[in-house]
Amino acid sequence: MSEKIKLAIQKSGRLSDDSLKLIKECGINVNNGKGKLTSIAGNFPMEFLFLRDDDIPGYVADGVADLGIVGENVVLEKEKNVQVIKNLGFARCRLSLAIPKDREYTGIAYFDGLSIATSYPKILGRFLEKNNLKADIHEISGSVEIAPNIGLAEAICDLVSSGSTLFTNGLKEVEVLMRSEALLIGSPGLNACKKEILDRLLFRVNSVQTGEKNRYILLNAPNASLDKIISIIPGMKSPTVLPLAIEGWSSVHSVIGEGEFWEVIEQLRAAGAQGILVVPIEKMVI
Ligand code: PRT
Ligand code: ZN
Repeated sequence: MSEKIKLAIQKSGRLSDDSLKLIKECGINVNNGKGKLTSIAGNFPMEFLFLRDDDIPGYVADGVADLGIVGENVVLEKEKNVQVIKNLGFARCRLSLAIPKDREYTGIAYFDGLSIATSYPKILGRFLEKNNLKADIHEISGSVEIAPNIGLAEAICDLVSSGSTLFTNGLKEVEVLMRSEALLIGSPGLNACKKEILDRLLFRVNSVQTGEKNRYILLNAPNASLDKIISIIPGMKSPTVLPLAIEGWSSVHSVIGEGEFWEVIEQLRAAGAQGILVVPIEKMVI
């Protein structure tokens, strides 16, 4: 099978490091040396295209790339014919409307008749239309936050993550239009061979993501408390229980969700568990 699947990832920017990290965690070697626009994985039927994020939906829709990793915000703005295959959970942010912080915000009608600077004219246009508002959209490609200060617009619609850029520019966030994260997108017409490669990739991505969401837990427990402890950490099938060298004690091994970690530890201690170890899981195949 000589066919390769072409994956477009951002050349340099906020998506690049996490995209490459995911690929590497999937055991795929990627050589993204400086200035490279394409490269071929040594150990998986995959070719990489390193592009500006704005171009990724178009390349994927046209089939120049088969797959792409790009923010949901860009996918919605570009309105290209691509399929969303998977949410990847990184590069989280929101697209929000913001106004000078000394203005009183009176609700969404505040924006009626204003001029708003943004790099997302289509998403903003749809939002205004849905809310029956008319506003003057100024499309600019960068440094949107300075628009109100230089008199270019009265409000902005831009991406926010920590909120510190808005704060340092004397603005406040008043409406969230959408929340975004990185997505794996695909061409609508992948052939059977490429679909098979995609399935292999997805199996690996799922194993990495499941591993990240879980922790391996080891603890010692008096045999009298085993039933109670096993009911707290049921594990994938059931926990592993091994006798300790000391009479009357066992070692219990299991898997717990990262989100329930502290609560579970408290319950385990209350049930008599000792010497609790929690370790990260690199990959997990269910
Ligand atoms: O060169 P290229 O076109 O490829 O990259 P780019 O400059 O257009 O995009 P880049 O690398 O800045 O962002 C890529 C993607 O990362 C975006 O499309 C989003 O999906 C996602 N992302 C996540 C963000 C942010 N967080 C983010 N905070 N993209 C941009 N920002 C900017 C925002 O525009 C604002 O200027 O960061 C500033 C706000 O950050 P805070 O933390 O101060 O709120
Ligand atoms: Zn861009």
